[in-house]
Amino acid sequence: MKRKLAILLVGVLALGLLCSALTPPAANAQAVKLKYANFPPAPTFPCVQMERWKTEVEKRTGGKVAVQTFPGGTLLDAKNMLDGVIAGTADIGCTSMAYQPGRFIVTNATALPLGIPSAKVGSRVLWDLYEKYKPQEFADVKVLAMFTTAPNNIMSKVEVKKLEDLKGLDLRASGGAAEVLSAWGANPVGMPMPETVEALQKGVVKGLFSSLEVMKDFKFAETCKHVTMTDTSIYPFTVIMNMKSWEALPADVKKIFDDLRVEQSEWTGAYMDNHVKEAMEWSKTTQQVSVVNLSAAEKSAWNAKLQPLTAKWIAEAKTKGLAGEQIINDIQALIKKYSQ
Ligand code: 3IO
Repeated sequence: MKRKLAILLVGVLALGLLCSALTPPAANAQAVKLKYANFPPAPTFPCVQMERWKTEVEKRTGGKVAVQTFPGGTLLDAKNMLDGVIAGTADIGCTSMAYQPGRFIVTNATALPLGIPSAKVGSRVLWDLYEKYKPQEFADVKVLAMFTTAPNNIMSKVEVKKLEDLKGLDLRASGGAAEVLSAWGANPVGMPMPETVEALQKGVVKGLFSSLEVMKDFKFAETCKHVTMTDTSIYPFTVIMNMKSWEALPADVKKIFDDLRVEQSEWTGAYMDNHVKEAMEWSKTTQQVSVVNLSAAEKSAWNAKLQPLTAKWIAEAKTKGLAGEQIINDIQALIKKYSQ
């Protein structure tokens, strides 16, 4: 009797071991589950990069980590992103730093008209700037990626060919991009990107100033039939993680996240640059969007108006105890380095 019981016990144990060995890692009940919040709709670039990060992480950790994504502000919206991640409402969040210009002073210096030529270059510049200065506002979070948009251009319902056309024109923009519009004499209206859809429909704004892939991703080409090329400034983005969630990760997972930081930032820049081209082809061929390229004389008049912005930023940074000049010099040197 005792012998039979022992054989049965061994059998049950062996079966149990076999079952756990056969369970695929993706179905692992021990998997770390992470909530990743994002503010714009799923088809837009911040969410495309989020899905790419999720796919890479789940693949590279062999299913040890499961990422649940929340596009469209369903978990946290743009302005609550940093605080929501610090509070643990989401483990990870992505936001555009232009929505809180006073909170991200150093990283928002990349939004000055300093000549970042592409999202790929901008993303490397922003990452290195962050690494060098490690600004205080990131002290309570783990930074997982930093990237920028492609250069900003004017998308509008009316054609903009010269500075006079911009006078008093209501255009949606945030942060550094809004300052650029002001310097040109336009009237910047601040709101996060997802609210622009309704503002354009209602006529609250006559256009916007941002990277051109939104012509397709938000279907702005349906209302904004004109694009004026300025290639002036960019919007910087950050992906941050709750510090407790980060610290709870196993060392091998931490290494995978760390190794992905620069790669993900660069991937997003490259995706953005390609997608802008594709979106403009679509806008021109299917939406009859026309493009204005400023003459050399006009462009130098526009650029002249932007001259005071950087000096003003440096002076303000100094009053906050920041090395304003050094930060600008660093950005300019990094642009050179990554443009080669
Ligand atoms: C942006 C924000 C959300 C979705 C797509 C986007 N393309 C460019 C931006 C830049 C930005 O943050 C903004 O507010 O223009």
